[in-house]
Amino acid sequence: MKLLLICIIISLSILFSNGQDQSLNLVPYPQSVTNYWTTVSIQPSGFSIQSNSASLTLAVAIKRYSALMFPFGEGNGTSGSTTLQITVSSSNEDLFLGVDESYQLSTSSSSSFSIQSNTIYGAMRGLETFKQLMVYDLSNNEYFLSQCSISDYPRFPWRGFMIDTARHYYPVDAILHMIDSLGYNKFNVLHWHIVDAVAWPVVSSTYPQLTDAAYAPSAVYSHSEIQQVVAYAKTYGIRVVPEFDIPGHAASWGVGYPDVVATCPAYAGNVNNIPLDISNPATYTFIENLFTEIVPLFPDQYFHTGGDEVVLQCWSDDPAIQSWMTKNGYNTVTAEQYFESQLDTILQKLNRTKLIWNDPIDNGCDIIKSAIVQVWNSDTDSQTILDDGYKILVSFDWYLDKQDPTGDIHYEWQDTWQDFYNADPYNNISSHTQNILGGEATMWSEQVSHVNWDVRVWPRTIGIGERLWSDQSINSVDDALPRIELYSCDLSRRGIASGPLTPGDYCPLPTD
Ligand code: CP6
Repeated sequence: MKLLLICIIISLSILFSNGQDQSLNLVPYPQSVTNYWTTVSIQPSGFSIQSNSASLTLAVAIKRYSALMFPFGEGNGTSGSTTLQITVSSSNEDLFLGVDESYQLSTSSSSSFSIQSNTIYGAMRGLETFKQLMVYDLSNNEYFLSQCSISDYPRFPWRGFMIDTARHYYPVDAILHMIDSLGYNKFNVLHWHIVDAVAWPVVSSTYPQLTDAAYAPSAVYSHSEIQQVVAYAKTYGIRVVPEFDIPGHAASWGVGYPDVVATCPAYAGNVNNIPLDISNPATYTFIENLFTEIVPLFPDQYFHTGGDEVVLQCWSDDPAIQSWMTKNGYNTVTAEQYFESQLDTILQKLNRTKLIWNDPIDNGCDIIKSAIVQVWNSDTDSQTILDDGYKILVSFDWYLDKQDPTGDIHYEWQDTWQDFYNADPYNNISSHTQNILGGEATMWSEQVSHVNWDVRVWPRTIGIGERLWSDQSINSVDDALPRIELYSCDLSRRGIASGPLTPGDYCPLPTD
């Protein structure tokens, strides 16, 4: 009789969820779940996490999740001693694009649970899933662990999030907090748009006057602070990819070093319009010396050099640049291409692979084929870029600074989570999907500082994290909503200001 009931419940839940079992409240939903529909009562004082790994990086993650596991204190559980045993098969901690993040998780036993993975990064993903299986029952003051077995791996290897520390300066602690929230959501790339036209917050010993364009002498990132961010991100399996946005958005370079930027009074009304002076050989020496100093701080293979929104006309308006173009037979586009190829030589010397916004390709530049192209402009034809042989990242649907990406009727920022959730990187793509490495949500910060960052980003980005991790078939807004609401609540219990999505998604905090 009990079995029959269980069968009916399972069939109904499958029927009402587009064939996908989403019966456990997990986000992003794992690739494969067997739900046993039973729970084990867990007593916090008797619970421990053990690991076969000597990794100090994993030890940080284990300590972190141990501290997160029981937000409401000791509880009333009576089951005595329980263990989560983590088994990692490789001791290699290299973190790179495509690193194995898969894991197997089992909570079917009544006292000994397991996570198995090839790398420490898979174990970290499994720890997050395990944490989500630990549910607190407020009325009984008791923790219950859902019993299931899970086999999981990401759909896309590049699940990025862009922060912009130029439009507003984020203190280092705030960046670490942002990394916490991204790591919880299984993001694995922090794209650090670190400088832009309005500000230059990176300390350089080679060119110390660059920070003349910082908001304050203290509103800068030292080398050791950058290294701290990179090391912290690694404890979440997050790679840090810096962006130095050139040749456009470069006015800040000119504050301390006026010779490296172009002069075009007609465009000077908007600071975003000023590009580098690409005609001056000293500009390339400057970039090379600067990157030689900065690149070693960021161990990742990929280095983003921007390339977006270059006001090409500014070069024609600058007499020295115009005469250089005439002499060399360049128009503004071939001049831009010359700049990009000089940049390739510099990156090659520094052993980095270029990441670039789609704009130079839209302009008709012949960009190096090894580059990854990040598509931000919704008018850009991603299929053509794929057909040209590039690998791409999709960003255009995930602009968190836009209130209403698809122009339909919403109230408040929060409702846009549905548009973000529905934006599949495969939409409008017919071939070469294997060259879609994933995507990135972007939080441009013209109207965001670390004070309101959490509430702009969460809970909307939870669904983006699911889109990038879970199977393409996990695509129903209705099915996702209850899971996302519960997870948003879970995030808020972890100190992330992730708010509600609908009336009544009651979320008591331990401090209430
Ligand atoms: N800053 C830089 C920005 C934007 C871009 N580059 C941007 C453009 C349009 C929207 C949002 C952001 N603020 N450097 C374009 C990649 Cl809607």
